[in-house]
Amino acid sequence: MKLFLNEASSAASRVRIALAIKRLEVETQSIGIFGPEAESRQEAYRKINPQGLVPALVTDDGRLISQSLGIIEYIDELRPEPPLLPSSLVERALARSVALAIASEIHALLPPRVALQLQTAFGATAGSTADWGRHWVSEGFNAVESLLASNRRGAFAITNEPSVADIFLFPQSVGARRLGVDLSSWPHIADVVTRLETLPAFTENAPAARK
Ligand SMILES: N[C@@H](CCC(=O)N[C@@H](CS)C(=O)NCC(=O)O)C(=O)O
Repeated sequence: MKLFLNEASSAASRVRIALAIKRLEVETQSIGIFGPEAESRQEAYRKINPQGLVPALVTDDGRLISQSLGIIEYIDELRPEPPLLPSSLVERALARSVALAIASEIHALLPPRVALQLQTAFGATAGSTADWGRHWVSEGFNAVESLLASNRRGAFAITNEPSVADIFLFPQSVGARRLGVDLSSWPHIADVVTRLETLPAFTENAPAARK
């Protein structure tokens, strides 16, 4: 298997965390994602992943799996232990809900291509782009906090074991703090993140600061 990633990517960090939990090592290739001429926008990478995004996983038989949740569920079924989804049906659904609340309603509004469009087409500055980021992180974390408040049944986001909910929450919390967002406004999120900070699979695979 080969994983296309960028060390600063929050979405790729999710996959790196999942691989670390499973103790799976795969070949990786870093793809530049920042700026109008980024490698992710070039024809060569679009031939690998037509969406032009990282992460992207090429399987041993040459199939391309894009989207971090799709990749993580593939890894989870390929190497079932330890599981990345809770054992009960409803908790599996809730873990996916939290993961998608982060991927679809927060992260999707923040990646480099969105910042680039805000700045080139709408005259946003670095400062107003950061305000935009803080707004969507705060709004999204309000919703995630409610999900956790209603559904948390253990030390981590959903149960007593880390699941895809935690795998999506942790990188987003790192990005939020880099934007100057204080997690103490969301007690469940802050508590889960504090617990995840004790786990090397998470801390060693957090998104790197953008160089
Ligand atoms: N929904 C996708 C998001 C992937 C994504 O947006 N990746 C970012 C890096 S975190 C990227 O490749 N950005 C390139 C760009 O924005 O131009 C997933 O979960 O994999």
